[in-house]
This record gives sequence, structure tokens and C-alpha cells, in this order.
Amino acid sequence: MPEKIRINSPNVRYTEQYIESQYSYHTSTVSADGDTYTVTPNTTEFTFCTVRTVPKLGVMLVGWGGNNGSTVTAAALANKLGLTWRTKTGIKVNANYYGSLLEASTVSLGSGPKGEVFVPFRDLLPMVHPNDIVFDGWDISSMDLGSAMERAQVLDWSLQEKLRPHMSPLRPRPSIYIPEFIAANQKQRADNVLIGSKAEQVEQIRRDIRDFKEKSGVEKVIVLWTANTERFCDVVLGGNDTAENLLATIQAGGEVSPSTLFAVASIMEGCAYINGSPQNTFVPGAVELAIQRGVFIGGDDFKSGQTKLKSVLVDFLVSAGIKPTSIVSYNHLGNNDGMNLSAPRQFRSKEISKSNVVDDMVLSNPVLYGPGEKPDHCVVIKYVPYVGDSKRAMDEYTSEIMMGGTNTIALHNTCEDSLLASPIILDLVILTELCQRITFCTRDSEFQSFHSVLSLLSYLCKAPLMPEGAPVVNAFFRQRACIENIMRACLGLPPQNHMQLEHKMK
Ligand code: NAI
Ligand code: DG6
Repeated sequence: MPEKIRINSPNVRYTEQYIESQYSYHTSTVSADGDTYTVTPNTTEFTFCTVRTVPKLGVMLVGWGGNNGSTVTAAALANKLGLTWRTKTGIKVNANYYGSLLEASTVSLGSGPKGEVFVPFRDLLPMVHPNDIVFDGWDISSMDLGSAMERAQVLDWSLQEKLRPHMSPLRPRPSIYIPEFIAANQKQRADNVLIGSKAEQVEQIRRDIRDFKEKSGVEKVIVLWTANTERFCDVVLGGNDTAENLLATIQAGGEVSPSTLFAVASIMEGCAYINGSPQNTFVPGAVELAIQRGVFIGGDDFKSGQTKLKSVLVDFLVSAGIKPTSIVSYNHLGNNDGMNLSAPRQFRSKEISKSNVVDDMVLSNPVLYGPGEKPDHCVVIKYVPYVGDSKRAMDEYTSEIMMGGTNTIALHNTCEDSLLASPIILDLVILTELCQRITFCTRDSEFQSFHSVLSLLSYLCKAPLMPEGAPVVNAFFRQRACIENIMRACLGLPPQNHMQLEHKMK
């Protein structure tokens, strides 16, 4: 197996099938007696096992004909075909994966003869290459992917011309449409919808997954929701609170959102399911079903722009001992996502997901914030058709600094929303697939996979879905370090410590 990185350590063993590593996991337990803390370091010995063979991966997108769906498909094709094109300024652009953690960012391996050695994140462990992903999916709009790419107005025209022959043959499968879950203004594009009871529609989605697998020859399928933001659904005792009740409600034709129906169909097919939108797709019954079946689920809501920056900036401020007191995040956009979000209930889903992102950082600093104290936090989204996918985001962060001073930071950001979301979609599915090949155990336990609620994906999500009782981490660099350090553990390497002691000695 031609891995680019080979570990030279007695703690790591390469077999034909696996990379097996021995890893010492260090944690600390803290007990408190009044104002005094006692900290006890602990060490647990783990064995990690990573399957080296990378499967042929199929990704089925719900909302395939939307801006994200068409853009990510086009981008993967353009990269695979090695396309180049000129922008309106005449600059030649090569297809690339900028914005992808795995494809376009690097990690440090250590010191080499010429200084620190950095490699692309993707080289750490055997992973699916985005060029090799086979896409399929569903949309309530029947438009082929070539026309959908044109409707999205995201990519340069000359690139669209090169891609159209490859995109036009791709057609979304008919989808589940329950009008009350998305904005009424979406009705005009719903010309590709399934009929029949909810149970029959779930069965059809399951057949679609099997059909795709069979016809494309992919070995594994991951399903990802990048369709419209839905309104939240009620969590109802006896309705969707357990797996059994959820399945019974589907059979009885009770209230279940399309995104949850897709989740159920995917889980029943043993396919990981990722929610890229903010709504509460993962009602307790869906989470229980995933756990019962040992299938990964992840979400919620791609963390692509304004919120990503927030999870960096608030972390910076609070970590620097500066106290954010007011955060106002305004944005306007003119794509179909913006039109859907102009309806109050769909906006509310997004508002919730965008608003909780600073909580863990605020809670981490009791020097700055008293119990229950939080910064004012306001999120506004407006629909302005003219700007299309080119979202404008304006943020004002006001903080209290030393001796009653005030520090105000104002930001203005313009960029194509779907070009930020597309690499995140790729990272989500590639990381999920990698996690399906990792098992680990302690000396006293059997080999196991990660928890079905795949919290490792937090870095890519605005409102990370966590296993019950697990703390939510939104802080950007802690999330990134989690992914990097778990991959290092799979290679028997200690976490990055950034101490550089070797350069601090006389
Ligand atoms: P879009 O509106 O262009 O695409 C959504 C697609 O979903 C449309 O083609 C629509 O016809 C389809 N659709 C709606 N209901 C469906 C159903 N039940 N089954 C199948 N297809 C259905 O939106 P866009 O820009 O692609 O965004 C997609 C989702 O991703 C939205 O929920 C958005 O809030 C979310 N998101 C987008 C981010 C970004 O940066 N672009 C970041 C975070 C989340
Ligand atoms: C308006 O905010 C539209 C949304 O779908 C966002 O563009 C999307 O959720 C990205 O949000 P953010 O905060 O990560 O830029």
C-alpha cells in the first residue's frame, strides 16, 4: 500500500490490511475543595487499527440540483478532468480544492534536515480522493445538473461550458416533498416528487440507494442532506422520541420531516447520513436508530463562512482575556437558499444554529463571565436577489478591554457561499468514510468504532451533533486539533504540543 507517510516506531505495525498503533492517551481528572483544585494525571493505553484499503465511494446528495449540490459535483469533475479556464480578468485558474481541510491544508510531521516538515492533511492516513467520488442524488427539481449549474450562477461561464457535456447527463432522482417543511416560495421548483405514503417513499429511497450502488459499482454509499433548510419539527413523546416510535409514526403517516425520512432510509441501508442544514433532522428516535444499527450520523449545518470566522474570532478574544459583550452578525444573499430563509420558520432554524456557536468559549472563561452571563448575540439574514450566491456578511464584535475600555471590530466579507460549502461537503464525506475504517480498544475492551454520533465532524458543522452527555466544542482550533490528533493517534504519534523545547535550550 503506497502510503506517503511511514512511521518508524516499535509502536506501529503495518500489515497488508491494517495500520495498527499503540497509543498512550493522557488525560487529567480534577477534584475541587472550595477554591482549591487537585489534578490527577491519567494514562490509558489504546490500540488503534486503520484499514488501509480505500473503497470506491459513492455520495448521494439530497438537494443535488441546488447550488451546493451542483457546485460540488462540478468542482470534483473539473478537478478530475484537470480543467483550466480564464476568469473575466484573463487570469488562468486551475481546478483546485481550496477550502478543503483535507486537500488544501497541511499538518506538521516534525523536524527534518531543512526545518519543520509539512504535508497535506490527506497524506496522514489512507483516504478517498475527492476526484474518485461518484455522485448521485435526489432533488424536488427535475433540472439536470448542467442546467442546475447554470441556474446556480456560481462558476465562471467558460468553466461551465467545459463542464456542461459532463454535467447535463446527470439527473436527480425524484424526492420526498412535504411542502410545509420548507418555504412556500419553493413550490415552483417542485416538479420531481415521489408519491405514495411516507413508508412507501422511504422504501423508494432505500431502493434508490441500492440501485445506485449496483449500477455505479461503488462499494460504499454516504448520504448527505444539502437540500433546503426545513423548519424544526416538534419532538413528540410517543411520536419520534424512540426508534420504535419513529418507525411506527412513519408507518402511520404521522409528522416526520423529509430530512428525517432520508435519515431513516439511509440508516436502514447501513449508509452514514450527514445533515448539512440546521433543522433538527436527528430527533431522538433517529439517533437511537443509528446507534442500534451502528451507522454514523453527523451534522448539523455546514460551518462555512461567517460562523467559521466567529468560532475563530471569539476563541481568540476569550483566549486573549478580552470580553466580547455584543456580537451582531448580519448577512444578505440572493440565491435560492436565501429565498427559502426569507420565510420566518426556516430562518428560525438557521438563527438557532448560528447563535449557539460561542457558548462553549464563553463558558470556558469564568474570569470574564459570571454564571449565566453571555454576550448579546444577534443574527440577521436578508434576501437580496441581485447578489445571487455572492453572500455579503457584516459583523460587529464589541468587547470590554482593560479598565473599562471598549474594543470594536467590524468585518465585511463577500464571497460565493457555495464555493465555501463545497469543500466542506467533500471533507465531511471523506472523514466519515475514513472513520468507518478505524477501530480502537483499550486493554480491557473489545475493538469498537467511534460512537454513531460522529462528533469528529464538529469542525465542519455550525451546531455539532454530539453523543448524549458529551460536551460541545465549537472553538475552531480545538476542533481542528481533535481531527489531527486522532489521526496522529492512528499512527502512534503523540498530539501536537507546539512546545518546541529543542529550540528553547541553551
Ligand atoms: P439551494 O436552495 O440552492 O439548494 C437546495 C436544493 O434542495 C434545491 O435544489 C431544492 O430544489 C432542493 N430540495 C428542497 N427540498 C428537497 C427535498 N425534500 N428533497 C430533495 N431536494 C430538495 O441551497 P444551497 O445554497 O445549495 O444550500 C443547501 C443547504 O445547505 C441549505 O439548507 C443551506 O442553508 C445549507 N447551508 C449552506 C451553506 C453554504 O455556505 N452554501 C452553509 C451552511 C448550510
Ligand atoms: C445565510 O446566512 C445563508 C446561510 O445558509 C449561510 O450562508 C450558511 O449557513 C453559511 O453560514 P455561515 O455563518 O457559516 O457563513
